[in-house]
Order: sequence, then structure tokens, then C-alpha cells
Amino acid sequence: MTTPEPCVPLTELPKPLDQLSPAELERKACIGKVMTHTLQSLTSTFIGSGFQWLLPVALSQSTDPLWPDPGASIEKRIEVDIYGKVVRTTASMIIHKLVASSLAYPKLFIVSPNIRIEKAERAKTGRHIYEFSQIDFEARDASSKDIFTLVEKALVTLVTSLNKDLKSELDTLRYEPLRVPTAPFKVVDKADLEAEYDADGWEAGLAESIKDPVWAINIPREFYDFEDFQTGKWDNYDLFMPNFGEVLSGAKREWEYDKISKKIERDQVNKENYALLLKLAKEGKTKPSAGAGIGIERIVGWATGVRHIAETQPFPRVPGTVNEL
Ligand code: ASN
Repeated sequence: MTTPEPCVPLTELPKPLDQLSPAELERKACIGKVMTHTLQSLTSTFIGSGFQWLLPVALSQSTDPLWPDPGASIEKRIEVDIYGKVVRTTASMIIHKLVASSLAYPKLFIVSPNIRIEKAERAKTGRHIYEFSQIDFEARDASSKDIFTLVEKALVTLVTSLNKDLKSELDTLRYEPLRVPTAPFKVVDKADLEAEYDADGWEAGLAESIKDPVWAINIPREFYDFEDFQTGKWDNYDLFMPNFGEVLSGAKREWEYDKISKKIERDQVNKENYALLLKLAKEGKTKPSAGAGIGIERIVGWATGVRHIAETQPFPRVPGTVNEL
């Protein structure tokens, strides 16, 4: 029942519930308990830190462009016509977070579904699924450092309580104990990671060589992450877990009209899709903030030690595979 060691190649992809053996169904239920505990622990930390819990939306005119992003591999973007308007399925609620934290909810989080139709060749990475959920959070006037402190507290609390309350489940699922991370986590510039490990495969190299989580910072990507135009440095971050890889990405945000507008143009992203954000920024209504999204299947995948994060889903979303449920 224990997950094989990571060195064993992934041969079988996660299957839907109706195709699992009784032993596999038991294992699924065990992972489900870790999922429930994780959601309870993380949402409690956010609520305890003064965050409001908002419900997600599935269709909007404006969603995350996911571009330019060195890690993106989107095969198809889903757009549908409703009431004479084109709406897109949620790729992430980043734009909603920026507007909501600026106008009404200074500290917020959303357990939000993200639809990203990944290329089928990502089926066996074990880290990609085409529908996943994030705990997506944002705090007005926060700095990157504030977010690091909050996430470190959330993860130490989570792992400490998992080891206490779900020991037998973790023993069943994992081939080695789950180590409580030591905070504060190390912070390393992406350029230094590329120099230390392979420039293309630095993520895997990093995950294999660390004992504690590591923040990778200064990652050029979408317009909404803060970029210092003078130094060219980005005030953003990804969190990497040992023997697993990335589980969170976030940033301090852009809030000024001129920068947002320039970056959208530079990225050749369709301005029309961000008209509301641009209008609010022009009126000076967008406020500085920082935040991040924690990939729920990834954090549970890391905690349970599964080979493929779709194992943490009751209804697996393996790239290239569509099941009835
Ligand atoms: N949730 C991420 C953030 O807060 C954005 C994303 O998922 N692309 O930066």
C-alpha cells in the first residue's frame, strides 16, 4: 500500500473510482482524510489571520492570461458565449483577487477551481492535472516577506498536526516520515538556481536536493506580478517542497495603471480582456497587495507522497484522459 520510492518510474496513471480494487479504494479514502485535514488546517490558519473566505466563480470575461509563463503548456483555452458575451473558464482568480482586495476585502482567500487544459504529454509528470484547486489568497498592503511568514506558519502548523492526528494514514501512504519544515525557509534567486542546477531542469534538481522547502524568487512571468523597471527584478516567488517540487506561486502585485498597461502591451496580451482592471487602475482604485495560490492537490500530494497528484482527486483529471465522471 505504501507509495513506491520516487526512483521507480511512473508506469500506471491514476484511474477513476469505478476501476479501483478494494485495496486501492481504501488507499483513496486514506488520501481523502489527509485532504480533509489539510483543507481544515490551511483554511483555519487563514481565517485565524483575519482573512475572509470568498466563494469562487467558474466563468468570467477576465481570467488569468497564463502568459508569458515559462512553465505554461496550455493546449486549449475554453471560451463560451453566454447572454451575448464571451466568457472564459477560470484559469486562476488572480484578477478577481486584485479587484476584490482593492475594493472590499483587504484580506481574502478563495478555494478556487482552475481549468488549464494541459498538453496530453504532461500526463506522466505526476505534477499536472487539467482541473485543480488552489487556496488563492491576497492581502492588501502586504509585502513578499509577510506572505513568506504566513505560508511558513501555515505549513508548519499543517505538518505538525498531520503527524499528530493522521499518523497511521501517513504511515500507510508514505515510505518515510513526513518531516516538519524548519522556518524561515531559504530564499534563492531563480538565476542562481539555474546556474547551480541545469537551466532547463532546475526545478527537479532543486526538489531532489533539499531537506526543507525553498522559496525561488525573481521569476519573469505574467503582467500582474511586480517588476522593478529600474533593476529588472521581479518581486515574486514559487515555493518548492523537498522530493516533490512547486506547490505555490505568488507575488507582490502591480497596481499602477502605467505599468500594468505597458506590461500587457509588451506581453501582447489582449487588453480588452482586462478592461475593468485597467479602468480601476486608471482611477487610482487598485491598491498594492501581495498573495499567492497554494495548489491543494500538490500540497496533499507532497504530504501523502503519491506519485501522481491526480491520486489525490476523487475524479482524476490526468492530461489527455477524459472519464465519465
Ligand atoms: N494564484 C497565483 C497567484 O496568486 C496565480 C496563478 O495561479 N497563476 O499569483
